[in-house]
Amino acid sequence: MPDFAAPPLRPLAIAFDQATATLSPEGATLERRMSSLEGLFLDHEAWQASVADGDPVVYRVQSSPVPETDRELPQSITTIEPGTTGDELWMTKGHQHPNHQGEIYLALHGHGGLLMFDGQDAEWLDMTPGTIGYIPPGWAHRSINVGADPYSFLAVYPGGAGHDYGWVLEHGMGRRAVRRDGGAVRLLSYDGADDAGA
Ligand code: PAN
Ligand code: ZN
Repeated sequence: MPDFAAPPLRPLAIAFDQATATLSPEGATLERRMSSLEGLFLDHEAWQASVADGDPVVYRVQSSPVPETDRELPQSITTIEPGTTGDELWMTKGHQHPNHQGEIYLALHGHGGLLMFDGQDAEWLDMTPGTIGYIPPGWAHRSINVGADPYSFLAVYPGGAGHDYGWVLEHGMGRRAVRRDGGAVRLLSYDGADDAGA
C-alpha cells in the first residue's frame, strides 16, 4: 500500500559520484549474499557449496533517500560482483513489478546484461557504460555481470512499482547466462537444456 502518511519530499539535489558509483545523501543499502538467491541458480549443489564456503556477497543495492511510495521516483545503484555458480554468471534475483510499471537502467561501470521476460518472450540487452536499458511495463527483469570486474548500473523506477520476487520463482526468466571454461557468454533456455544463442 502507498504510504500516504509520509510527507512528500522537498526538491532535492543528490550527488552522484561517477567514479565510485555512489549516491549522497544515501538511503537504505542492502547486501544480497549467495544464501538469499536460493532456488535461482540451475546448479543447486554449486549454490549450496558457495553458501557453505563463506556465503559471498553477490550484489549490493544503494538507494537514494527518495521513498518507495506512490508518485515518487526513487533511484538506486546496483553493483554485481563478477563470478559464476556452477557455470551460471552472478546475477540479481530478478523481479516483476506487480502493477506492471516500467523502469530505466543506466549502465555505469563494467559489463552487464539486462535479461527481461514477459512470461513468453525473453529479451537480452548488452549493457556497457552509457547504455540506457528500457524495461517496458510487464517485463520481469534480472541483471547479470558478464565481465571480469564489478558491474554497476543506476535504476530509476516508480515508487509504487513494488518488487514481486515470487513471480520469477514461479515463471522463471526465460533464459540463463553461462560462461563455460572461461569462454564466451552463452544464453541457455531456462531449464539449461538448449543453447539459445549468445
Ligand atoms: C532494481 C533492482 C536491483 C536489485 O533497483 O531492485 O537491481 O535486483 P533485485 O531487486 O531483483 O534483487 C530494480 O529493478 N528496481 O525496480
Ligand atoms: Zn525493477
